[in-house]
Amino acid sequence: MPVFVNARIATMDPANPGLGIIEQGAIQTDTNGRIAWIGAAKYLPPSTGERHDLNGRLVTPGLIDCHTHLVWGGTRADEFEMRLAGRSYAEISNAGGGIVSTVKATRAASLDELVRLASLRARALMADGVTTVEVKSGYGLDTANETKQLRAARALAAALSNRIDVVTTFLGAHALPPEAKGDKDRYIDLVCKEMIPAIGRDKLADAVDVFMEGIAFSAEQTARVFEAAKKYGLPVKLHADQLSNLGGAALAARYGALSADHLEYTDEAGAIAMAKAGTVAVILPGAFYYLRETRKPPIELFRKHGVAMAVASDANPGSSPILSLRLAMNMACILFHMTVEEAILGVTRNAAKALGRADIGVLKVGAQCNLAIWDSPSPAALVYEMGPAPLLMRVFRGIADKERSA
Ligand code: DI6
Ligand code: FE
Repeated sequence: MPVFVNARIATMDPANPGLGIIEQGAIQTDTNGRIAWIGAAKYLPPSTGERHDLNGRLVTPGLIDCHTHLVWGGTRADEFEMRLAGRSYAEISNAGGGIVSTVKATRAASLDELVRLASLRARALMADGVTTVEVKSGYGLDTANETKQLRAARALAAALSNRIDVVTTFLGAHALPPEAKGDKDRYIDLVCKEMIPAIGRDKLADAVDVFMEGIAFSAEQTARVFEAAKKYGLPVKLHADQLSNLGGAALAARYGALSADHLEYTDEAGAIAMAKAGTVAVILPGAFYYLRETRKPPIELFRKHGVAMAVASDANPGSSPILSLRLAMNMACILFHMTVEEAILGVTRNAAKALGRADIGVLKVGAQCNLAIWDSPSPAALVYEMGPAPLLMRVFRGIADKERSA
C-alpha cells in the first residue's frame, strides 16, 4: 500500500495547536484505504509499499465542501442582470423568480441529465482538492422531484468513478412550489407526512435541512420538519439567520442540529446556544458576496464562545454560483476576517463535524486516507492565491487520482 514521505503534514489533530503540523512526516495507508500509520518519517516502520517522496510539500486532509446545492437544472444568469439593475434577491423571489425558477428547470430535467450536470460541477470542486461533498435537494419541491434530486446526488459518486464521497441532505422545505398557492402550512404537511417518510424509507438522505427565513419557512414550520426528521433518525441542519434574525441559530441548537448555516444575523444568545449544543457554524461567504449583503456573521462571537466554524461554497444557481471551495475560504478571510487557520480547519475538521463524520477531515490512524497534496509548503498560499488550485495530487481512500510532473 502506498506510503507518502517527506511531507509537511497538516493533520488538523485537535490535540495539537493550529493545523497540527508534522514536519518531515510520513503517512502509510492500509488495504482499506485508511491511514495505518502517521508521524515523523524517521519513526516510520519498515514498509514495502509504493513510495511517494513529496519533497517537503504540504499535505492536508482532502477538503470537505459541507454545504452545496449541486444538483440543479437551468441557469439564473438573467437574475444576475436583474440584480445588477437594482432589484433585490427577495423581490425577484417574490415575483416568481429565484428558487422557484430553478425548480421549474429541475423538474423538467431527467435524472441522468441532473447527474451529468452535477458531475461537471463536482469535478470543478475536486480540482480544488475536495474529496467529500454534501449535496442538498430543494429544487424539486414535490415527492417525485425531491426524490429524483436525491437519487441524482446518490448516483453522483458512481458517475465520478467513485473518487469522491457524497453526503446527501433533504431540503424539501426550501421554498414554496407554485402549486401550493401560498399555503405554507399545507406544504409543510406534505414535507412531513409524505416526503420525509419516502426519503427515510429509501435512505435517500443523510440529514434534513430547512430554509428558515421570512421569504421561506417560520420557526414553527421548521420545528415540525425537525420533529418528522427525528422520527426517521435523521440528523438536522438549518439555513438560519441569513437575511434576518428569526432565532434560527437557537432553534437549530435546541434540536441538536449538526450545523446552522449562513448566520449573518445571529445574535449572542444564538451563538451561546450553538456552543452548548455543539452545533457547527457553517460560514457561506459566497452568498453574502453575490447578494451584496452588508451584515456579516458574528465571527467574533463564535470565537468567544468556542463555536466550531466551517466554510463551504453553498454552490447553487442563485445566490452562490461558485464552484471553488478555495474561493469560499478566501472570501471568508477577506470579507469576514477569518484567519487562514480557521479557513483551513473550516474545510477539514469542522466541515466533517458539520456532516457528523468522525472518519474524515483529520489525518490520524484509522481515518480515511483522503489527502490533498499541494504544490506549496505554505497553508496561507492555498487561501491567498486564486486561480487554478496548486494541487499536485488528490488521494481518495489511499489511491492517488492525479499526478502531474512537479
Ligand atoms: N439560501 C441560499 O443561499 C440558497 N438557498 C438558501 O436557502 C439559495 C438558493 C437559490 O437561490 O437557488
Ligand atoms: Fe444553501
